[in-house]
Amino acid sequence: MSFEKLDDTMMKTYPTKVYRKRKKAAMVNDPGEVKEIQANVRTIPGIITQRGCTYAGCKGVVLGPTRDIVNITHGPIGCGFYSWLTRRNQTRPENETSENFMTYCFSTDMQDSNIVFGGEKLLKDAIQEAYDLFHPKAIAIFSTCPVGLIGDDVHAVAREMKAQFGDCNVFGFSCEGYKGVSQSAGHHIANNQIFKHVIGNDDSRSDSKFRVNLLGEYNIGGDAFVLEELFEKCGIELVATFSGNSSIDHFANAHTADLNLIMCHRSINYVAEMMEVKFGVPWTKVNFIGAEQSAKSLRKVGAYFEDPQLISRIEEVIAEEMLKTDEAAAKYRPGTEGKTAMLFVGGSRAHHYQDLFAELGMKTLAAGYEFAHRDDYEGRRVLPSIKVDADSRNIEELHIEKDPERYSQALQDRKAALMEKGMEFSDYEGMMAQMEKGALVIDDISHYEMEKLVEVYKPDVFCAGIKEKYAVQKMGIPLKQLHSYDYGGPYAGFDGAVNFYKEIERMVNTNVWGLIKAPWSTQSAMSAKYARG
Ligand code: CFN
Ligand code: HCA
Repeated sequence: MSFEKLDDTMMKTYPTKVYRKRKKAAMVNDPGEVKEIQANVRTIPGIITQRGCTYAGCKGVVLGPTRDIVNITHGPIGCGFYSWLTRRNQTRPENETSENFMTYCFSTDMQDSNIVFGGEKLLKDAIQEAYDLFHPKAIAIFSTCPVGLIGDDVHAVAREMKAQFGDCNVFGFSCEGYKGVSQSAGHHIANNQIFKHVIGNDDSRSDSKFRVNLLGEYNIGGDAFVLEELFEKCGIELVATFSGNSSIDHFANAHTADLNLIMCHRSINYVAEMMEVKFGVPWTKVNFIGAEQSAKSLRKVGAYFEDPQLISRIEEVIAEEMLKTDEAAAKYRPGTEGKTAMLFVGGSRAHHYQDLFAELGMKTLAAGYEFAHRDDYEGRRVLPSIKVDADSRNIEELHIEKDPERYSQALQDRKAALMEKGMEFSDYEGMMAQMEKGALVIDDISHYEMEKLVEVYKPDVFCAGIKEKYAVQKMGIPLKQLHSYDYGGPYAGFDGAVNFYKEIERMVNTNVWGLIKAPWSTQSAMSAKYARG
């Protein structure tokens, strides 16, 4: 069945008002004529969304992977517990004496009495206890929903404790879960505070020639380890990774890098833009998912530095690495060629992983993000704002709607600066321009829509997260978690591509899920009990 028929099969059963809204978030793709898609809007109440909250985006995603900040969740214990290492972000302290607090789950364990009488005293006591126990370089406080509702001032508490300690950076995040429409608001809040309180605090500079930061790489399943090794092989110094396998000292020093490489644009574009304006560090997008994209991204770095020695070293490394990936692709492709995939993940991965499937000769039938913005789908022409010159931390933000002329001038300037360096600048770097004509794009897919898609189109593999995994497998289709990688990975870089090829070939050729029959499908008594409408 073609996707044009989708309305009847998937969305027509919604009440009229819901149908009208959801329809704007789903479309059949045409890369030649990228259309407007609804994104980053509130989920309709009653719909089961796959999204997470603002606290998750701030604490779990952006700051969670940093090992030597004591991250205290100010709130009920569940918020801290369920955001504790479930993302499989790994870390590797420099040596045995280096601090690593990631194995601890710090929380104020807020109770009913704190809701009634306030929780600031509880928070101060928790910060003091952490300081006395560990004497960390930094303590960060993360607000959960009740904190905003009762009005605890985490920033005032942070200022007071910082002044009292004198040797510990204490800062807070107003990342209450209910803010914004998704995790995305949490990314923004995290970026702003890390920029304000940490980046720029250490001006020391190594004398290496090619110094870059990698932004939006969180070391899920060890991805950052693979990329660290790859950069080292090429002779490129990684000053800071935000925030996979990172330390607060790396962040403090990040502004001294020559170039920012953005891997996940969605979660960290704000830091890149602020660093460009305040410290003059240019940025460009990269993608180290897939062998082809990894090679292209390394070449981008070579082109930026315009150094013949670096360029030839990069070519040597690519040639060497490609031997491995070509060999693996040839081995696994006979089992994967012509198979189909669907990808519904938070932000950039639903886009980036399509390249890996293409390397396996697999077709992406449908894809979408949980919380990305229109620019992630449609490309940079819809970038909502662009930041321009400022010497202070108050950066001027140009909005396309408010000041279209200056906005487009600023965009042109950035484009010219990149082109001058021989780098590519595309107005259409979003997912839709790279997807096939006729593929389906759906934003913030609901659980119901997902089940319908699987039922009707039966992909060979469905990629999503833990909330979707077991429902899809019960429908007979293998599900690969592209958040946590299940128990696998790394999947980034060339070594990661080899792991992914192997894993997917195995998954699309197993019929184990199809063999499982739910008891209610064969036993009438159960079927009556668990019958669905
Ligand atoms: S590691 Fe990243 S790549 S940071 Fe982001 S948008 Fe989440 S935690 Mo889950 S897997 Fe996912 Fe992306 Fe960037 Fe991860 S696709 S939803 S907030 N994400
Ligand atoms: C988050 C984190 C998450 C959840 C993954 C999932 C992750 O959004 O809070 O739903 O399986 O990658 O761990 O995206």
